Amino acid sequence: MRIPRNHPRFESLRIREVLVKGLRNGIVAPEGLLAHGRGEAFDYLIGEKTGTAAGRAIEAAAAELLTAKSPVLSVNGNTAALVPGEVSTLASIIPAKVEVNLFHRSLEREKRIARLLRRYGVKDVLGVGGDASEKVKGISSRRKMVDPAGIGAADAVVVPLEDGDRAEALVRSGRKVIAVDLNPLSRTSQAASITIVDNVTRAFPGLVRIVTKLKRTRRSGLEKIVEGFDNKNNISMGLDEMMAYLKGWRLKA
Ligand code: PTJ
Repeated sequence: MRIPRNHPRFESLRIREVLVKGLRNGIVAPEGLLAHGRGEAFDYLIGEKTGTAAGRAIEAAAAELLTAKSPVLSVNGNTAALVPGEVSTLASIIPAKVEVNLFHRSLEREKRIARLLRRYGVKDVLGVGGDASEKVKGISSRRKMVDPAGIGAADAVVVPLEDGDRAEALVRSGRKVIAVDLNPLSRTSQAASITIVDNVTRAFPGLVRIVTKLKRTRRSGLEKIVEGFDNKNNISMGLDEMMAYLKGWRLKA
C-alpha cells in the first residue's frame, strides 16, 4: 500500500509496511508482526521519541561496544527488515561481527536474512545453518545454538527484540548484553547489562551516531562511561519519563 507522506501517522504506517513486506519476502516471522504490535504500544507511551534515559543507554552501549574484545550484533527477522543498513554500518565502524540468531528458527529464513544483510554490505554473516554449532547453556528454545566464531566467542552482544531466556542465559555466561526493547518491563530489559528502551528504528541510527562520535575517545574515557552507567537506575529514570509524558496527556484531557 502507498502511504501518503502527509499522513499524520506516516512513520508508524511506513514501518508496518516494511514489516509486512519482510513477512512476504520470508525475512520476518508471522509472530514478528505481533511482537511489533506490542512494541508500537510501548512506543506510544514514550511519545515515539528517544528519551534522556534511552540516550544515556545508547551512549553506554556505544562505549561498551568500543571497549569489547569481540562484540557481536545478533540479528533476527524484525531487525533485518527494519534496520539492515544500520546493522551493516554499525558492524563496520565498531567493528563487530554479525550473527543471525532466530527464535522461530528456519534455515530458509536464516539464508534470506543473510542474503539481505550481505546486500547491505555485511561481508561475513555468521550463524547460518550448521555454522551455529555451539550450545549456550540454559536456553530451551532453538536460539541456544550459536556460532562459535560469533556469539560463542563474544564478550558483548547486542540483542534487539529479544526473548528473555537468551538474554538471561547470555548474562549468566558472563557476556555483556545490550538489549533494544521498547518494553522496559520485559524479562530481557530487566536481565540485560544495558537496556535501550527505544524503537530499533531510532536506537540503531543513534548507536551509529554515538559510536562514530566516541571512536576518537580514549579507552579510559570509554571505560568511565560504562562504569558510570547503572542499568536499573536508568530503567527507573525511563519509567519516570514515561509517567511524566502520560501525565501531560492527563492535563490535556
Ligand atoms: O525473527 P525471530 O524468529 O527471531 O523472531 C523475532 C520475534 C520478535 C518474533 C521474537 O524475538 C519474539 O517473539 O520476541 P518477543 O518475546 O515478542 O519480544 C519482542 C520484544 O521486542 C517485545 O518486548 C516488544 O515490545 C519489543 N519490540 C517490538 N518491536 C520493537 C521492539 N523493541 C524495539 N523496537 C521495535 N521496533
